Amino acid sequence: MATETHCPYCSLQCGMRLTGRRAPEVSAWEEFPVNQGALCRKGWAAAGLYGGRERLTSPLVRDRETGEWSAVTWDDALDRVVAGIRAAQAAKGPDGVAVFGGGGLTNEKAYALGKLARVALGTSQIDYNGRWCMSSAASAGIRAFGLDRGLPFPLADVEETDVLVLVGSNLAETMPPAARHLDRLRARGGRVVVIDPRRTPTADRADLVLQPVPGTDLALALGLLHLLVAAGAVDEGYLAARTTGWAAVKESVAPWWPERVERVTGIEASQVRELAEVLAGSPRVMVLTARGAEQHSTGSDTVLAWINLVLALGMVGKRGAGYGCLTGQGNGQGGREHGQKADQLPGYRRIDDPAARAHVAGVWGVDPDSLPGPGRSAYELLDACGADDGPSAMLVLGSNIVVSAPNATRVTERLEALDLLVVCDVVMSETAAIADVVLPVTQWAEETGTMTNLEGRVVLRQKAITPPSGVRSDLEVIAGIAERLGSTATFATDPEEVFAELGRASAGGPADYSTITYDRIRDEGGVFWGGERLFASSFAHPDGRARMLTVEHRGAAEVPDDDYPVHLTTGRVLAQYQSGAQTRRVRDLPDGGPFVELHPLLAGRLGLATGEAVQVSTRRGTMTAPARVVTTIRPDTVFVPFHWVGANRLTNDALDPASRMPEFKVCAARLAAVGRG
Ligand SMILES: Nc1nc2c(c(=O)[nH]1)N[C@H]1C(S)=C(S)[C@@H](COP(=O)(O)OP(=O)(O)OC[C@H]3O[C@@H](n4cnc5c(=O)[nH]c(N)nc54)[C@H](O)[C@@H]3O)O[C@H]1N2
Ligand SMILES: Nc1nc2c(c(=O)[nH]1)N[C@H]1C(S)=C(S)[C@@H](COP(=O)(O)OP(=O)(O)OC[C@H]3O[C@@H](n4cnc5c(=O)[nH]c(N)nc54)[C@H](O)[C@@H]3O)O[C@H]1N2
Ligand code: SF4
Ligand SMILES: [Mo]
Repeated sequence: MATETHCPYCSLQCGMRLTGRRAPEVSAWEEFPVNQGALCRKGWAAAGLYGGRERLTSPLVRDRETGEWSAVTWDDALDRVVAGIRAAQAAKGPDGVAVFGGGGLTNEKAYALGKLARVALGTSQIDYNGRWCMSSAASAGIRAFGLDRGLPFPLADVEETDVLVLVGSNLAETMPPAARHLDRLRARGGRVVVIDPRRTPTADRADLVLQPVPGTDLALALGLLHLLVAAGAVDEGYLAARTTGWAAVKESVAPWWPERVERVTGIEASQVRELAEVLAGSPRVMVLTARGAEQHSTGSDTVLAWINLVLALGMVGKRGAGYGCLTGQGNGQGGREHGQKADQLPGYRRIDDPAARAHVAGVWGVDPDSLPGPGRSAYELLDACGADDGPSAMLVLGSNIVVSAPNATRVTERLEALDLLVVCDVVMSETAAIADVVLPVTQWAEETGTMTNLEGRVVLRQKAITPPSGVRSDLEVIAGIAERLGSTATFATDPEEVFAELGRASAGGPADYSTITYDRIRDEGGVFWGGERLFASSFAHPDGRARMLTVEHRGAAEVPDDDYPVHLTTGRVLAQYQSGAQTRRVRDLPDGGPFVELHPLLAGRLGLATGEAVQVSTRRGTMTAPARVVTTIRPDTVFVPFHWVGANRLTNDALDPASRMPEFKVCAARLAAVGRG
């Protein structure tokens, strides 16, 4: 019998059917609205995640002297973990232990992990990989709208707009079933605009493609708003009724002439004018940002600049129009709502809000004063590992830090400076490989749990297959650690019970799940928290108005110079997912290894042809990979995918001041043809 469940990977959370409890087979679930039976290559090959020689099935401990791993019982492993936690906290106090989570974990796990940190460990030191994903858009959304829900409307609304502007999204490769909405929009006569330094497969579906210098999307937004003001295209009635701050924003874009935009962004002034004309003449405009625009030290201001543009046109809250962020991880939305973020309690509450503390402490049965305050953001937390004032033990669930953190050589050294590193994973990831204790856990459809997709739709990823023997669920691991620490709070291990508790803890918060149940999700094909479409008549600030905030172009933290003359940017390819810990082990997915994408003009100067080795260096590190010479990238920019060790040895750890997002998407680099000097 087939079970309806969801894909193990990205934020679309495509529905799929699984048959065969020990030899799973994937088939289409046409009725699930988000993907209507379509899956990308990774989804079709998902069964390859199950079993396999590389699957971990026993707890392992590593001898630091010899580097040897030995299998131990669960009791021995958990005792060792708790002894290490006690030692770290005896030496350094509660914050001597840190927790690092992931946006791929179910809502139940994210919630339990936050509770473990705040109640059983009493530490403020918890954050997660979502900080590297959508935090700039979240920070901007909260400031502008008073609420962060990635897409405040269903994804299919894309088909109803007149102009869709994709800023730094390559969705044809990163969420392929979503690309059908672009085709249907164009079949209806709507237009697609893609802004990306590379002409991607997404750009192949666009009417207008703008290729900016990486890190300059903010200046482009200022320049477009300048032209819209000049054309009289702004919606003064909407601005007066629904926003505050317009006068200052209007003044701030006055100096952004198209020629100045061209100097900063490298986009021809005529193209900037062309896009402004398209925007001015369209009744419905939708702007969606993704990591290309957001993963910068200026990412949150960049998103604010695009939000200002859409607000000035009076689009937010209008059907088939508005602003949205295309969140990335499977539970990218829910993972940021229920308390694994450094400054947060369940329900998207703030940990420094006394009323929020009182409410959540009540659900947990503890004294509000016993809850710690906000902790360090992801990069700052990793950077502090092993330092005098930082943690000396860390638990990691759902992230392969060694591959995916910026300035990864530095981060790996910090992880190695810990007295105890514990990793819960399904495979021996690069991060697990440097741990002291590795705990093998269940994944994906081996267990039941909820995920909140990029639209804010809470879906039920039902158990469909039998986990290998020897593994435990993350919820069981969390409960096991809490129990050994003598926590008085209860840690349920049944996902539905945890979800009900999460509902109570989130009740009354910005992301309120209290009326959502597993049965409702099954009956309704997913349930949107807060409603299907938001902001139709008011925003989430107390006065109901959106805030327009003035932002200035600052540019990237590191710009090219004589020593490092090109821009380096990073991103994804279709067949691999994230750090590759899962997908590099799936036999049916191609794994060609990393490559360096560069323009023929640049390749010609180095005497390089496709397939020849090229060394890329930055102020932080070096990697070597085969060149891929393409005419689709800017001649001053190179691109490296981050699914393999290497790319992040190069990337810059400059952080956005508001979101603490690292600058994954641009730094200065130097190239050399290997063997040619
Ligand atoms: N195949 C696949 N799909 C995935 C994932 C995966 O690993 N593999 N991961 C999932 C996750 S967690 C996420 S966050 C999403 C990410 O989804 P996307 O944001 O679509 O993916 P990226 O490839 O990181 O970046 C998108 C584009 O940004 C461009 N870019 C680089 N610098 C700039 C810039 O300064 N400005 C602009 N405008 N564009 C720039 C890159 O050239 C790239 O084509 O994908 C999700 N889906
Ligand atoms: N240079 C560069 N670096 C980037 C980015 C970029 O664009 N450029 N993008 C950033 C972004 S947007 C993201 S989201 C991050 C993602 O990067 P990571 O945080 O490394 O994400 P994953 O590779 O998905 O890691 C998930 C890990 O959890 C394991 N896992 C899977 N399911 C479970 C489970 O149920 N429980 C537990 N305990 N473990 C599980 C997997 O095997 C894997 O080892 O990378 C960031 N790094
Ligand atoms: S688009 Fe995302 S959710 Fe859908 S099948 Fe591919 S990886 Fe899975
Ligand atoms: Mo992400």
